[in-house]
Amino acid sequence: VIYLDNAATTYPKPFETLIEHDECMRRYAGNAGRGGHSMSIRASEKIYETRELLGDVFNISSPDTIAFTLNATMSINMGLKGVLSDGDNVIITSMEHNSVYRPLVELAKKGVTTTVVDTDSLGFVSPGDIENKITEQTKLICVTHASNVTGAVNNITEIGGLARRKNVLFMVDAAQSAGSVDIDVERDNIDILAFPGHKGLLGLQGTGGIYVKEGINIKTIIEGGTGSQSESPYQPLYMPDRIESGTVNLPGIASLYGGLTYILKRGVKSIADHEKNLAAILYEKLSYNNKVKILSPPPDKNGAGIVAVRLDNMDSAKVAHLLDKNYKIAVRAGFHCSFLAAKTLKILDGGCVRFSVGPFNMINDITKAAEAISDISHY
Ligand code: ALA
Repeated sequence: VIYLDNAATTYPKPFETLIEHDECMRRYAGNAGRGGHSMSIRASEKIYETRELLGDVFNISSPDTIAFTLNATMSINMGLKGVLSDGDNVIITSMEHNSVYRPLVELAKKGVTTTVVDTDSLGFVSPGDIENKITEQTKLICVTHASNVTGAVNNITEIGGLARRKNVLFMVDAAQSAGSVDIDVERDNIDILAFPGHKGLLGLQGTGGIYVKEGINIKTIIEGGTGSQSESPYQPLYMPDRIESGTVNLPGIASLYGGLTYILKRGVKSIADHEKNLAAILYEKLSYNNKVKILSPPPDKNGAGIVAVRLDNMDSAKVAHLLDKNYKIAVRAGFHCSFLAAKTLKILDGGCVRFSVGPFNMINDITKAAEAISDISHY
């Protein structure tokens, strides 16, 4: 299979990911923080070391400000519901994923208002447009870093800077960028960072995390056992225990440790350059075909290794099916779990076909994908 669905989850994973998972399951898969024996202690150490590596990737100096979750969706829910209350306003973009928009539809029932700032037709938001929408009630700006549909990468450094000037919290949905686009929580003034472990960070599915800047008093959406202050009925106030209840996915976190060691060795910039380069080649090859409409930004503006297209003659689901069946090429079609993005891109009538490259794709994969689309466009 030629795997070009890395925006859904990266595949394959590097050797480091597999070996760390295997080592954990064979040797020390006890329950971290829940016992004094050597396996439990080793499990706790691995979890802490993984927080440290995440800190290295995102320039987070205090590893305890990072809590593990199951995925980016869970992290986003924790961030939004953790800081927004009745009467608060949140500003988002018109390219947000349902993992941002659906929780906000729920929060509307509790008196939270949402302002949606329109992006341009490629998915880029203008920081000035966000600034113009800030009101006295605005508590939070929440933006997707890289669109999971078009690959447009927003300027979070500028948006973070304006959030700081206006004294508004800044949350970043890094589902599509963590590990493959540079993120620095200090430079970008990020207060809350939600990220998956199984995409660009190369861990297994069922891993994710949330960074909450020191000093932000986040409300909990889940309470329970933390392995700490167990004699008390109250949830601990300190991170990560405050928002990390219940047994964590230790084997998954160990795999994430492996993925992070790979990323730190190869370098986020080198991975970003590789993915951008492949996406640029695919963009160029597809742009010669007048039956193909490309929705993604051109190579000089595209940062997330995604090329989304529509074909004149065929529904996106059919194109994806033919790619799979006749060419063994894996892509994702449809609406990519983003009602807002589909509306913004005006593709609610059938969605689009998304090619998304990863660290291990080669030029040959791109050539084959372009040839297959050329065939299919003439069916
Ligand atoms: N959000 C993921 C995607 O874009 C699953 O495919």
